[in-house]
Amino acid sequence: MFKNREYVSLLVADQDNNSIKSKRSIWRLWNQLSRLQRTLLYIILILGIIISLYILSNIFETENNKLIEKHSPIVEFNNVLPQSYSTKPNSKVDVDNNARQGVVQVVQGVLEHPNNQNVNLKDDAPKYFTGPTNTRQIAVVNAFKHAWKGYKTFAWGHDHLKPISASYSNWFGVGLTIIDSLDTMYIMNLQEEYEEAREWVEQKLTFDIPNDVNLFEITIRVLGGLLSIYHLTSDKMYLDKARDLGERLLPCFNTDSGIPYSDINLRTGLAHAPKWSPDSSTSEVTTIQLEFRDLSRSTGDSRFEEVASKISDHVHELPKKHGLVPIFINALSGKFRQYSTITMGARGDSYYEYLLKQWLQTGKTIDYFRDDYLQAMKGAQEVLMKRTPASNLLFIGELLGSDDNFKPKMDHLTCYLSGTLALGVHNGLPRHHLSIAEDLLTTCYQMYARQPTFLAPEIAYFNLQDKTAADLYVKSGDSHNLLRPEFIESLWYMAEIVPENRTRYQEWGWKIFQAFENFTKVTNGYTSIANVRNIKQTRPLDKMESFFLAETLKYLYLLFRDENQEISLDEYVVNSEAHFIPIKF
Ligand code: DMJ
Repeated sequence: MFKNREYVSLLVADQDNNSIKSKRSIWRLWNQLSRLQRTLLYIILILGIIISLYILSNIFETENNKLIEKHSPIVEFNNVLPQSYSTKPNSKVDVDNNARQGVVQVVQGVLEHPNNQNVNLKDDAPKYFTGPTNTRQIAVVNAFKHAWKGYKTFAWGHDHLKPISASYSNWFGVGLTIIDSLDTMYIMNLQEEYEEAREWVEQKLTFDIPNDVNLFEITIRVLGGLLSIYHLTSDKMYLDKARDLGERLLPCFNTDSGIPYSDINLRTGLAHAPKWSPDSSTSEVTTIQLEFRDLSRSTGDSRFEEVASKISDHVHELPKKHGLVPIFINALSGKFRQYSTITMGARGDSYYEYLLKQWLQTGKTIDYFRDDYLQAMKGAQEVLMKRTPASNLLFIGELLGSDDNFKPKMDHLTCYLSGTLALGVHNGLPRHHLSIAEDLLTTCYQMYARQPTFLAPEIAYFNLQDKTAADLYVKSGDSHNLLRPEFIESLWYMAEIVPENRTRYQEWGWKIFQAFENFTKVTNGYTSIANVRNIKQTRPLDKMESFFLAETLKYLYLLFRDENQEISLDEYVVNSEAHFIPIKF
């Protein structure tokens, strides 16, 4: 032991001697250097120190970023991300503490896809929404939450809530209200509700069910709803579901004419005409193109766009009256039913809407969409639009039978047209369309304002004969209100496109929202009512349609935004169920 210690101490002494020797020799060497050589060495030394400091500061910054990510509001940002995405440290986030729920916007950055694909924010990145920014928007969000609570409690996973009987009804059996509401919740920044809905879609939604569905309705509500939320979030789970649904709908199009059958069994693929008619509805077969085209563009599978475009091409070639179309078409012959009604309301409406929107979706490259739309609007002016003698209200009537008899009847559904006309003007179509849009908007507002409930009936008739008689009247069988969106939809477009009138349109929307609150809000949600003409006998119908959440509340929310929209009419076409389809080609 002792010997070992001695040995160790001798060794240390030897090392010291060596190091003193080497220090002396370095000093000697240094003194032997010329001034120039010494200066060069000084420069190298200083550069070395600078580089080391730079490296150290970078390491520090990275550590600091990790800490910020852990403790700063970016945690909130991560909460609103779709589940399958995570931020990379270089994502930059703006947090505005003024907003009620915290304004969180991605300014720039890269998101990491689970499959290790980097998704560029410019193209496919999720969009983020601030949540409500004023009291009216908050009121609408609260209305949504109330409706959602009722649906969740009594109808979860079923198509519709029956708020009076605290139960549910099924139409297609695909949880329609959940899917139709996804993008509304996302746009309202209702994170908790959105997440539970997303989880249901991922885990419970299946289209492998033996149910008959209506091609048009399931396309605008479900396919459109899934595509919209897919584009807003970039969450591929939604696209997979959309593709599955699209595949199952394809047998509808196996007809000689290419005009699809109206109904199909999701499991067997057996397609057929509606039970009540040999024909399909014209608006139905011409209001699936935005969604099918987008499905092709999103999946790279061209079949969906092909079958949908074939219908447009075919209908384009059919003879029309003043550019206007009869409301029934036969899937086997591919021809319109002779003498069927011409209307811009039920079964005709969205044919015109989708002419314009398809023109926009395809980058204004397919001229016949625009030309057919313009011809139809001209025809409508010539043969469908009239004014009441009393107050000069502009309305759109219908043509009936072989003689094209004019009927001064207008569905509330027709009120979508102001929005469509305004969108056309926004895209360079004739300016005078805007004054038609404004006049029609006033008429639709009067359909609400002249009812004791301040809610519009399903259908109104207009008085053409007598200057002293009321402009419009409602038949008792038409006096129901199903919580429909069309007028609010048009208010939103008009507020966007004619911003100088925004405040007026917001006032109108607010009055109608209050009427919904007063006469359709019940303990477990919102209900359609049978009678808008008597505040004491509204006769609740015990149904909350999915479009109330998908459209009516969404459009109200968008209408009440004070400044620029978070979602631009130049970037999206909005489908017939208020779902957002990007314009990209
Ligand atoms: C919605 O399903 C769609 O807007 C459709 O185009 C017409 N009807 C309802 C809303 O009223």
